[in-house]
Amino acid sequence: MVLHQTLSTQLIEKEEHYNAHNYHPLPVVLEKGEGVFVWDVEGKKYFDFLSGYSAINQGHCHPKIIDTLIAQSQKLTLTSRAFHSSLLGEYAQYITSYFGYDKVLPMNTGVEAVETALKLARKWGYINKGIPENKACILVCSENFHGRTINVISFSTDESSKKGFGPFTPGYEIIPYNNVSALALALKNNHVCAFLVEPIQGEAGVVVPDEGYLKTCYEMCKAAQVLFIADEIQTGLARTGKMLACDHENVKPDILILGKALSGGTLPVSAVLCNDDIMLNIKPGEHGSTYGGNPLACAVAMTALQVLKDENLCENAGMMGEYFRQQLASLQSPFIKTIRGKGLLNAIVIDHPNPDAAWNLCIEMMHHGLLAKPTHGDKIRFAPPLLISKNEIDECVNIIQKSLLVLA
Ligand code: IF1
Repeated sequence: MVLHQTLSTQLIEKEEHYNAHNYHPLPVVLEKGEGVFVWDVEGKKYFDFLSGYSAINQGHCHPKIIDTLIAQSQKLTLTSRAFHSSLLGEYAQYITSYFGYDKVLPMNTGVEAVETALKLARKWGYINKGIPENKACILVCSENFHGRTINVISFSTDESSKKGFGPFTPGYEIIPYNNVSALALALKNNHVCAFLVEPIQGEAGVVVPDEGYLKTCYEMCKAAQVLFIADEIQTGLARTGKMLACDHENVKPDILILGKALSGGTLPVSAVLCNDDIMLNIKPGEHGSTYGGNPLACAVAMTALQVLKDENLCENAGMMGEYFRQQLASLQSPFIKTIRGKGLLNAIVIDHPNPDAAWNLCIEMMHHGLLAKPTHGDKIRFAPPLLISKNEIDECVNIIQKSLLVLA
């Protein structure tokens, strides 16, 4: 008998019945978004403090991005790369000059761009560095997150991402994150072609490395003739208060990986940027994707990037992030062990005897109108869209403060 079943519970049941169980979402069913807000099917309004894992930097359904999406989708959406499109050259010029690289290779999801960067690095290793065939080694960091393909999980250190999915791809060496001496040691192997790193580790719980880490790593890689690859899928595009998180240390990665907010949350658009000495090693037939660089994606990505600049989202993310962490700290909650982050990529670590405390806090915040998701049991990510205002931050800190009472 289903008497008081809400629309939300019905939809959740349907999803659980027919959809794979590869996630454990909060019990909220969203149907509308605008700016920093989302609404559920019952019409309740929430602050979105996840932003589609940083895909919604520009805010939900940004009018300029949606206008571009509509206009281009009525004109031409896909040509495949068997033919040229009128937008690919324009987009490639736009994004390469935006970030200062010779070339771009367009893909769709983040992990595809990561795979692309790894392929580019290996080719470069064989052709430019003279590594013997099939001996190339790529250095990665412990607690990394770069996506879900079998190759990429091959170098994950997270058991639940890997267990039951072997055998795994060889050619990777895992070194501790934020540890320059470990890198120095690993770089002694002259079969190393690249070092792949997240400027801030997102999935690990927004782990910010020591100041100077990226710069030192970059210089060490340079000295060892090793490519420095930055996965800025989550940290890039104004999220941390600069266009790229690497910009905080004036590091220009040899290979730059972008995704997520490159389309402002409208469709999967990712990209790999590097200079000709690396990019031109890949020849026709050696790599590609049906949807990669499609005209719809090209048009949307240009607008999404333009919005970041037009609306000063770097600056706002930097200022609001600073203010948000200050306000959180002033709550002086005994249950918040750590507050960390950069710009609007933040996390708190909960210290509480109840192992479900972080989840319970998220449920309570949801009731008060703020959506955030716990990760690794005790961490909660706070990453709102970058256009959030100071008053809205105040409102959100109030919600967090009220919700913390549930842990008392
Ligand atoms: C999931 C995290 C965020 C990424 C970096 C590549 C990818 C991601 C640095 C792959 C994706 C996502 C995917 C999402 C959870 C999420 C995430 F918790 F895992 F770390 F954002 F916080 N590099 N991150 O963060 O991009 O192929 O998914 O487009 O549910 O797996 P993708």
